Formats: sequence, structure tokens, C-alpha cells
Amino acid sequence: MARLLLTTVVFQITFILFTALPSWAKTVEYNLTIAQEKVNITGKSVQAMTINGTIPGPALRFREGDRARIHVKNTMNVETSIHWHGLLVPPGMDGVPFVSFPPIAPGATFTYAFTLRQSGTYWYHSHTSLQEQSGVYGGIAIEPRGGKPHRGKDHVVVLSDWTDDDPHAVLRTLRRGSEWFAIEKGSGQSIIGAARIGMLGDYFSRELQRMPPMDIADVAYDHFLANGKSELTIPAAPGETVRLRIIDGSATTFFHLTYAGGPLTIVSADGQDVRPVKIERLLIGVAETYDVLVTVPRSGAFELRATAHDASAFASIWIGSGKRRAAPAMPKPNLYQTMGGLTMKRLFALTPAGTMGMSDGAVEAGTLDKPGMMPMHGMDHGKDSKSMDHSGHTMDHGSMKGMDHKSQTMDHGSMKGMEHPMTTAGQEAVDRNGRRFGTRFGLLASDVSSSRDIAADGVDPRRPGPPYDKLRALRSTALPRGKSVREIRLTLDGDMERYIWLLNNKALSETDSILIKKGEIVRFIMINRTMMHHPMHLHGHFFRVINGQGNHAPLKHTVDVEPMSTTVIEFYANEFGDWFFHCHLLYHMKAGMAGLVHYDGYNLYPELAKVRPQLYKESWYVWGETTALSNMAEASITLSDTRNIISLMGEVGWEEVDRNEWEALLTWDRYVNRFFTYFIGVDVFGERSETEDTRGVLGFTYLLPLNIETRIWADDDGGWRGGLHKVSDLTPRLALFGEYEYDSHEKSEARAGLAYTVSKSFSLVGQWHSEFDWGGGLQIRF
Ligand SMILES: [Cu+2]
Repeated sequence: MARLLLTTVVFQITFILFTALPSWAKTVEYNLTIAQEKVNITGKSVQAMTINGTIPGPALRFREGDRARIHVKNTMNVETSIHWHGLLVPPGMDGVPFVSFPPIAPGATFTYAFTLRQSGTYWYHSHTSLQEQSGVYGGIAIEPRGGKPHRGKDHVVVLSDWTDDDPHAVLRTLRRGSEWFAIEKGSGQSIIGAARIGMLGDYFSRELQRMPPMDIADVAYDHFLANGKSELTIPAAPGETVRLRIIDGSATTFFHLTYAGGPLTIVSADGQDVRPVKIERLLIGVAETYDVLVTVPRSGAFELRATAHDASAFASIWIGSGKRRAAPAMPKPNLYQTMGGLTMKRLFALTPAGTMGMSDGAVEAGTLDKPGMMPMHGMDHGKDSKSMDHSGHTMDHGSMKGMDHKSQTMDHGSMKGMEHPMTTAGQEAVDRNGRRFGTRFGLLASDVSSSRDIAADGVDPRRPGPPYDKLRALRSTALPRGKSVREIRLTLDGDMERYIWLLNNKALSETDSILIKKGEIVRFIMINRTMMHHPMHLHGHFFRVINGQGNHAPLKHTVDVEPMSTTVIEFYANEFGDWFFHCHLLYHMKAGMAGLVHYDGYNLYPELAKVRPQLYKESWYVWGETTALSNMAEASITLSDTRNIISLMGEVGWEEVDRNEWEALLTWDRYVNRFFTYFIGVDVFGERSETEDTRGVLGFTYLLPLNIETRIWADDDGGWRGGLHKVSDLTPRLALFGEYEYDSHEKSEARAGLAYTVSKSFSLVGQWHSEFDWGGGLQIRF
């Protein structure tokens, strides 16, 4: 009773503080105007989106306790929004279209008003479509109440990634499964590339396990930026220590930070002070912020280098002036690294949408509790395989045994199967600019993934994972006792080739809300079953990251869930409302890796309720290709969303046959997972202008070990067809392909050939066909 009374009193005081506007609190106003305009970042003028005419927008400065009034004016011809990333605001001020409010219409102005309940480094960005990639982001710095102001001695540094391409074109390129970005940034994997560094065994082991080639970043960028520039200078005198408020405002890029003048001292993470910790290499995830102290040891300009996670390029922040001293270069990631041995179970493990051979049965919190890439030996025994509850997600077992230590073990040393020779010799130069390989046509010119200076992520200390185990909150972050605990298990799933990204195997469009109740402790157990990092962000809350620091677990708003690992977070549910929860890789979020956290009993005002369904709208993507050869021609067009793939394919051949033979196939596939789809369709074929037959077909596709695609169908004439298809990359640009098809009505058909990728849209193709003989020509993709 006494505790209850005390709690009430504390809440009352807090309430008064935040609502009564004490005399020292002031109102701080900003006007932000979002506009479409041309910018020139790479030497080429392209359409972008700016805030008050710049990218990034202005850094907003406040003091804790201030009242913010921010007028956001939309001068564009599309809707927009601004979300205050990491700020504790009322649900209506959070700025997520259809979740917190209806979007800001073209020509409209929306005024955000909220009291700053916190201090620290945060940022803001558009939460509409892909606008963040176009430039709609900026930094926020909030001085602590009563504390000494940092102003003048601190610098907001917003890191970001830049592409001259329209972000929608970027996403379409990803959705069609194009390997172009990998070629452009040099991360394409190939048989000859693997052989070059003696990792053919790993290459085929991966193929055998039906895994796609791993990559660390999805998109090839033109530039990486610090406050909108690839080189930034921060003044500092010799011996001076400066505080950098580093914000990763990228759409998809993690950065490794290295400093020429010694270690970095982390003093704050995601705006929350932590016990100062010195670190040589800091991996900052998308949407995270770190305040770091750097000292200029003597006269000169010392480089703080922000190298993109895939080591494709970097941005430089020069601290001080005079002679330039470069920061240590990052080795490239070893992408050929596979994990663990082969078992029959792993060969055929059917994961719902995972790119890895981990079955649902093996998904137990704890079995994967190692950060970074880990051997998968532990995943094979699907002992006590409870099938996952896909419907409700909620698991109300108050038993939390083992929770507090399982996810703490960060045993980087014990990773078997990772001891591949790693050459440390000859650091190969990394350019400051991205995309260096799009125009290099040498056989292996673009193959830096098999360069000499490579290191395994999270295992080699030169490429560390995020520093979470070292973060310790200054004050206890223990949650109130005696509350009921709700455990919510979330698998992070994806299909790299179709580029769909899911939570609990569902895209946002397919989900119900994640239901929680005010006053309970909510624990998210996030199990990443993909080979990519996912920086998961919960709006409206800080959560504790269970990291081995007990009561001093750090508070964060965004946490990287590393490939094939589990991360546990927990928070006291005390921010009544609806809040977005999603992967902060922009294209992952857009592709479906998001959910809505709903407080039981929270009601929407009618205007918002009316537009809420738009949150769940699916996007369709369309692409096509046509191949014109000397002996035959082919064309296809594909229309697809998360679960549907509608495609029309046609081919016609004229060599070695008396009359032109043609076939057209229209199919509608339902995607179940990366390994299995089923379809219905119509197959029409004939000679010249005559149709020989039209058959209805019903069938499925299945992915075999070695990534061999099979397709089997039955037709309404009582026959069937079965085919095998395989593509192997000899070099990143040169692919060998083969196909064999058996048809019960007629003879079988086979083809094989080589395709050389010239650019994003063109390939040279030479192929042999069992009916139409040899031919060569061009493929065009659109
Ligand atoms: Cu993601």
C-alpha cells in the first residue's frame, strides 16, 4: 500500500512537471519546409527532397523540459510526415502516417507540439514511403535540464547514404532479384572468386544448403555522407576533446567508425548516458545514435572514418586542422564464410520464409542466443519443438527462467568452423565514393569479395559487431516489480531473392496488431533467421536491451538483431497508444518487416480510423525482360506483391525447324516460402499463326539442394511436365545456366548457355537449345 501511494505521488509530480509548464521551461519553435528540388551531391543534378533547402535538414536544439512547436510545411506534390526518432511524445505526435495521424497532405502544414521529457541525441525523418532515402532527415540535440550545456563543444554528425537513383527504382531492382547492386559494389560471389581464395568448399556447402549468396548490404550507393558531405571538417585545437553526436540517419547503411587519433569514448547510446567506454572500432546501426568523445592528440587533422558496413566506401570527418592523418581502413567482409557442417536435416530444413535452414521447431529463444554469425550445429536438434503460434504472437507464461543470462553470452571465441586463414597483408585501398565497379568489365574486376583483405564479421576483431555488451546505463534501469509479464516472440524472416522481409513470417499487410496492456512488462524475443542485420525500432518507448549488465542494462530505441541470433528487449508498457515497430532498413520496412503495437483499449479518433487501413496496403511491382537471339527469342513480364507472382512468358524459335514454333505460358504463383510455390496457369503453343493446343496447368515449384529450381505441373490433357533449372555464377558478371524439361506429350527439351551482365539492363547471351540449336544475342531488362 505504501509503495502504491509513493508511486501515485511520483506520478502526480511527474504529471505536474510535464503539464504545468514551470517557469524555466520555454517554448522552442521551428519551421521545417519539405520540398522537392534538384540537388547535386555526386556531380550530377538529380531530383531529391530537402528540409529548409538542405540535406540533411537543420539540427534541432532543445533543452529538456522545453515545449517544442514544430511547424512542418509540405510544399511537395506528395504526402509527407516527420517522425521524431527516439523522442517520447504523445501517440498523435509521433508522425507515422496511418499509425499516429493522417499524413501531411501536399500544400498542408502540420504543427507538432510536445514537451521534451528527455535529453540526448536523436533525429527526425520522414516516415512516408521512401522519402528518407531522398533526403528527409536531420539531427536533434537535447541538453539535459540543470546540466551544463554542451553547445559549442558538441557537434551533431548525421551519417547517411546517398544514391542518385530514384529510391523506388532501387526497390524495384531489389524486388526483381537483380544481382546488379552486388556487381556494382563488388560483393558478387562466384565460383572463380571462391576458388581464388580457397573457399570453394564453403561456396558449394552454401549452395548445397540452398542458401542464396550472403551480402551485408542490399544497395549500391553513390556516396556516404556526414552532414550531407563525403568529407566534413570539425574545428578542434590540439589536445582538445570534442563531443560528437553521431546519428546513423541512413536508409540502409551501418557504419564502422575508426579514428586516427586513438580510441573513441562512448558516453551515450541512443540518447541515454552510459558508463564511458573506450572502443577502437564502433559499429553503429541504422537509426542508432552514439555520443562519442574524441581527442585531437596533437596538431593535425585526424580522420574519423565512417566506413559502410560492406566496406564499399566511406565518409570522412576530419577533426582539427593541418596535416591529415587517415584513420585505419576496414577489411572487407568475408562473404563466403558458411557456418557449421552439413546434415541431411539442414539440406532440407524447410523454413517458412527464412533464407537459412532453420525450421520453426528449432526456433527456441536461447538456442540462438549468440550475437553475430554463429555455427548452426546447435540448431539441428529440434528437440521439444513447439510449433509456433502464428496467430496471436502472445505467450503469457510468466515464467522467465533463464531469460537474464541466456542472451548475454558473447562468446566470440568459440565459433567453430570459422578459422579460415585471414590475410592481414596489403590493405587494399577503399575509395571514398561508392559504386566503382559498374563500368569495369575485366573478368574479376568487380570481385572484391574475394580480395585479400577480408575478415569474418563479428569474429575477427577488425570487424566487430555492435558494442552492446559493453553498454552499461549510469542508473538502474530495472523495471517495476510485481507486474505481469508478457512475452512476445518475433521471428525476423526474409527472402533475399524476392526481397520480402517479414515478422513472424508475415508482411505488415498480412498481420494483426501486436497486443499489449498498459501496466505490464512486455518482453520481445527477437529471433533473426536471416543472414542480414535488422535494426529493430520500437516507437514511443525506450526498452532495456538484455546484455549482461543486469539492472544496468542500457535503454535503447533501436537495436540491431544480428544475423542468426536472438536479442531480448523489455519495457514497462506505460505509453498508452498505437506504436509502430519495424526494421529500420528502409526497404525492409517497406517490404513488410513491420508491425503495429497496440495498447488494449486504445481508440482512434474517427479521422485516423478512416485512413488506418492504408497502413496495410500492399505494393505491386512489375518488371520484364526480353532476349533476342539469332535462333530464337524470349520475353517475360512479371507482376508481383508479397504472396502473388503473376507472369507471362513467351518463346519463339526458328532455327532447325520448318516453321516458327512458339509457346506462351501464363501462370499465377502463390508464394509459400523461398522453397515452395504453387501455381495455376495456361500453356498455349503452336506453329506460325496456328494454335496447336491450349492446356490448363496446375503445379508447383520447389528448390532443391545446390539451389536447383524444379517445376512440375499436370495439365488438363492428362499429361505432365517436369523441369530443372540452375544458374551458376562463374564470375560476378558471367553466369552459366542450364535447363532441362521433360514433357509427357512430346519430347524433352534442354538448353544451356552463358550470360554476361553488361549493365543493370543489358546482358549478352549465347545459348544452345535442343530444338533451335545455337544462337547468340542480347537480353534487355526493364
Ligand atoms: Cu531488416
